[in-house]
Amino acid sequence: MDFTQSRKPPTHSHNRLILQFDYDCFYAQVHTILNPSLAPPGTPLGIKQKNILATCNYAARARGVRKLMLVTEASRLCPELRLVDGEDLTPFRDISKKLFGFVRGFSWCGRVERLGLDEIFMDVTDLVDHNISCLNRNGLESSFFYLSKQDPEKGFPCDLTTFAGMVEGEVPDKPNYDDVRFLRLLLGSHLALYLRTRIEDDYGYTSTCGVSTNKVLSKLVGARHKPRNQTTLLALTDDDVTNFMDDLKLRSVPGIGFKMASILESHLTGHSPPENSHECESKLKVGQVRKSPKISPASLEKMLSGPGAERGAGSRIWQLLHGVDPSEVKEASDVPSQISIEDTYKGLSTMPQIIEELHKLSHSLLRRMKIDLLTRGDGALADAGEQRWLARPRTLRLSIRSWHNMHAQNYQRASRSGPLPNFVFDLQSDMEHLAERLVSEALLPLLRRLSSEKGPKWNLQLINICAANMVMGAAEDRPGVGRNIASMFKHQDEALRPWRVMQDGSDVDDEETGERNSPPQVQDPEETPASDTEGGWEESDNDSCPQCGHAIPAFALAAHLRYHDLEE
Ligand code: DCP
Ligand code: MG
Ligand code: MG
Repeated sequence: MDFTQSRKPPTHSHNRLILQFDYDCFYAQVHTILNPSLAPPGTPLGIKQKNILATCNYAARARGVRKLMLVTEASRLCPELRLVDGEDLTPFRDISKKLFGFVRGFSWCGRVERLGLDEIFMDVTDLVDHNISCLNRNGLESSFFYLSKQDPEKGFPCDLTTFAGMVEGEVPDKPNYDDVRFLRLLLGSHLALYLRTRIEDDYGYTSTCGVSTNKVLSKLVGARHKPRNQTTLLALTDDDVTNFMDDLKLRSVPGIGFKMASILESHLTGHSPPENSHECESKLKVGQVRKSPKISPASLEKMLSGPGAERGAGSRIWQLLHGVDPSEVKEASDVPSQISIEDTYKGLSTMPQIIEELHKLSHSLLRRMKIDLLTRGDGALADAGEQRWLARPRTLRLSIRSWHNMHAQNYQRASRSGPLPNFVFDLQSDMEHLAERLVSEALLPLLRRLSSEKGPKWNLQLINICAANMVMGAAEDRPGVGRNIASMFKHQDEALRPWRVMQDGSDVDDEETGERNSPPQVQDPEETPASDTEGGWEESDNDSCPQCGHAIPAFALAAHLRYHDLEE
């Protein structure tokens, strides 16, 4: 089949300015800032979750320690490594929310999106374009960046004769200040530096930032200079963008996961990476794929077809190979799309045990609902009469993972949903009492509906309870005003589906030895962990473990497989 006719490059769009922030060694910074005596400057610190390092600080990285390394290996490489347990995600979530709220406060259009706990995308086109319109070309070295249209005092001085931070690409000797693409990047770099400095000065957190015209490019270029730095992709033409992309490893592109890279590699080189070789990283460069006459949107679509394949994947990957990413930075919402709580177990088998755990989870769920869904009065929260529900979830879902057949090493995951009873919204009742009712009147009936999953007896490895199908507004108080926002989050829900019943680092849970995990973890789909190596945020690039069949996001597969290695 001749695909050469359809190899037309996709259309680039240069009219946005997107910043991507990523905090440096995030979990390590959180613990260091909460407890400065833990790791005075220069002290190597690792944050462990079970036997794996979720992350480590840069002093540890200088000694060869790496993220997701086994604790034993890290301690061998760096005997003075200090270790802190990072299984309780509460401090990371709290800081992440706080920093996100701070950054969002600078946005005019509200397009600020959190990815995982430590990344923020921000569309600042409006701010930057406003400042371009105010530019005094005769006094660039003493410019003022306006952060508000209303208040001309609000802003910061900057020298626009030079970029702030690092630049990827050639800075022209005589820049063309009439080129709006150039100006956007220039001004964007100064805004990025200002925001990074504020995050550091006000909260103590250092970060890295990428400055470019779309999400993928900003994320990719931001990773160029880490830590505590920023990089602007000075790409003024479509060719500049493709030149930047061509040199990158295919696997480093968000949206191209392990599986997809292997498929492309086998099509281009004729041999696929050895099976089960989770350590094997494809060396393929973006340029090799993009330039291959075998590659076109249609051929990609065909290669990537198969069960679960997404329609239009061919054109999307073709775009990504050219550094084109039309996806918008989503507007932040005050209300999560759903709230879920889960915990993992050694194997709950008796009803009293199960009821006790359901009770604990219900209590956490009700607590979380109050925190996330009640209007926040100015310190008037003590007076329940003053509070109102911003949104009410309509559905309660109970999900379990049970160890169905020990010998076949067969995990069963299953869930059942029903209406979330109205009494949970009663602010006058005692939470203990509400939790008890939730268990007896809603969760146990759902559990009974799941009893076909249990085999000869219950053997629960995981319980997740989730309040979903959020309806905005106090529907009860004002009938008819509720607006179903489920569809608003549909895309995000789908993108994050593979991680739904996992918690950050759950891929490194020691399921087989049955260690009890950290306290029950709240699941916010918005808080799914992201890493440089993950498959991306638009793609359900979900691999399954070749050994146990467990569904694992691509970025976590290596860590998960190490556990099997340990068992041997
Ligand atoms: N994380 C995790 N498991 C993963 C990936 C990430 O627990 N598989 C957690 C630990 C990290 C945090 O998420 O601190 C942010 O992930 P990053 O990949 O951004 O890593 P760091 O912020 O730690 O380091 P860097 O300085 O490289 O950004
Ligand atoms: Mg980070
Ligand atoms: Mg990150």
